[in-house]
Amino acid sequence: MAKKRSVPPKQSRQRPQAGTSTRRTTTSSRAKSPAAARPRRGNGPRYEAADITVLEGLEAVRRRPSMYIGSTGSRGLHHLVYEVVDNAIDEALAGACSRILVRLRADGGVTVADDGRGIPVKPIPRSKDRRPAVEVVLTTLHAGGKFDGKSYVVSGGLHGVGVSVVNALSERLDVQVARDGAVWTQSYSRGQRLEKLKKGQATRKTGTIVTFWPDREVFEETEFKRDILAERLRELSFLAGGVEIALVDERGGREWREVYKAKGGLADFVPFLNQGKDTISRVVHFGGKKEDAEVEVALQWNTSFAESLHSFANTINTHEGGTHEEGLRKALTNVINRYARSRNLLKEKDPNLEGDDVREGLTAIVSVKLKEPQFEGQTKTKLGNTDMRSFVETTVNRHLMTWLEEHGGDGKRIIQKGSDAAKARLAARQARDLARRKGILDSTLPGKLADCQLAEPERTELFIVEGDSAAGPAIQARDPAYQAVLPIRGKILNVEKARLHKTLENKEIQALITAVGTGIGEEFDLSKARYGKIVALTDADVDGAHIRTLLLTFFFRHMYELIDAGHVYIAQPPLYRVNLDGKPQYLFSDKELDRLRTSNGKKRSNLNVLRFKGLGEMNAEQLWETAMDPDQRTLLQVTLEDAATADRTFSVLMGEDVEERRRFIQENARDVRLIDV
Ligand code: 0RA
Repeated sequence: MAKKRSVPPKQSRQRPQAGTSTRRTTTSSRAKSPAAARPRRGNGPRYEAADITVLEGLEAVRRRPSMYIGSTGSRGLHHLVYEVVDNAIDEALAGACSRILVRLRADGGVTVADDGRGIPVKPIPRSKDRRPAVEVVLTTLHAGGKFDGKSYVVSGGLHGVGVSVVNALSERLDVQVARDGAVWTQSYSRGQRLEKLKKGQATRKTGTIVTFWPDREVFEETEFKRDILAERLRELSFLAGGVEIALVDERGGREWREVYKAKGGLADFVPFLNQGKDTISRVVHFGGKKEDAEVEVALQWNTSFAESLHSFANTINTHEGGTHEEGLRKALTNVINRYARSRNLLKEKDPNLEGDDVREGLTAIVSVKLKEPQFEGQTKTKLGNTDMRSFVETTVNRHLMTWLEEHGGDGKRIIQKGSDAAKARLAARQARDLARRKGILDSTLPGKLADCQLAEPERTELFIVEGDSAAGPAIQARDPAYQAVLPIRGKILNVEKARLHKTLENKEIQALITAVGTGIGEEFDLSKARYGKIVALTDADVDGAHIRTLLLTFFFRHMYELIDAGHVYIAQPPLYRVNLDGKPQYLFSDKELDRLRTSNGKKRSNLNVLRFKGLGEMNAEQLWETAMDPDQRTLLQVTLEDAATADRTFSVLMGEDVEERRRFIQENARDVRLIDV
């Protein structure tokens, strides 16, 4: 991260002349620049010391936006909204804010309004320059003004680069603050103020309204996706229980609005995640406090075989886990075993239940709030603060034991579930040994795999296709140097409904595992992946979508890291080929066909439309052009933007509740949390 540069006091500098570098960021490069070495005085507009800090700080953000917001794609774009919302959430966590509104405006901008204390407007005490604090906050990197160690700050965490970054990356940003008896306003463009802070109408209210228009020069796309925002805002409403968060979409004619509010906090989150599953216990919900940290935990078991454990620190999803998660796991195993023994539900001769047994079918959330969170790991989503381990552990030990003692029926079902899991685990171990003996998990490649010649995973791709009819053209079409094709027959097993040994007995799954090469579950090893890209290439119809979802569920449950590391993709085969004035063109949806048919308000009649009923109907050249040629195809990378909700998506899609599943599929026809690459 670039640091704020301090500028020698009283030294004022001139706007650099044309031809000299405006991108000085370090003292050393300044020394090398002749223009800077000989500062001229007297001509042209002068920059105050503070302005130069601003220019250098925010200029760095504009020059390398990805360093601050991760990317300039869709993810980075949405990050801007989170950044502002996180500040409002901080107000809520400080007990100063009860309502947040996010409004997607028809003009492409977004407004985030909150009823917090308002960004301070007075000059910062003892500061050298007397600019209003709000201006400093909006123009200085990391100047949240709240890093006093007194409060839990989300905006200092993972997202926490500060609203100044949003300002730097916006064509325009308007801020309106209600505070100190008045409404104050100011506007910016690309991080530079357009005017001084203006004092307006008197008011007794407090709050902040930030409206910004993301810079089209910076972002590859500037259209906010309502669903992506909805997911995070809903999650936040659970994590900051009691805060009302409204999302309003004014684009596209009719106004759309959803309000998220979870009075019960995490106690509402767990049932939300368990939708579509059959639960076997009530929700266990408790919390703990110590001097400078808080923890909140919610647990509920269901009949599924999946563990779904999510952890957060200061509302940031700690995908990589960390000390809080370790504390929770340790206490869970410990308490459940102690309880089972005390009730004689585990006999003396029985071995202890293992952690995996205890967590089978468990949906759990642990959320901690702490003063100075340490984020570690590859994606900086692993909590490192060591005191959180014992803090969470002792809290869970105490409360879960009490709860079990008071809820004997639930306790019995939970122990039964764990014992069943232990039995299944032993059976699975036998199955795995069996599989290994049969060579499923070693290097014997499946017979129907048409492998590629190269063995460099950085370059190789595996296309998983549906059945032999699609395999034919795909094998013909591919570049055998680096593209492999694996046909799988019909619908593969729904792993959501099956235990490991059943999964392993399935021929299609076996082929998949050996072809990919990583192994599964505990034995998963990313370094053994035989291909860099695993591509699901299924038909563009409902059946194809179903098979694709089954494949993704398999990867999600058994090769999670493969998705997490960005190796899983979806190819998009076309639905139609049209001949438009003699030129062939591929279309990927009915919508595209409709659009083409009625372009310019007129109906086209000279279209010669061919509908592909499946990949099997395409010839090799067509398939190569549309789905396999790296220069022409569009691959969608499967991401786990939000593991908690992704998990729910999979459960709803693949779980027991048929009605819920049908509804979900209808509403989310094509899109299962995918982003373009
Ligand atoms: C600096 C200090 C304080 C609050 C904020 C900034 C603040 C920033 C944003 C951004 C969007 N909404 C916001 N609300 C508040 C603390 C204020 C105090 O101590 O009174």
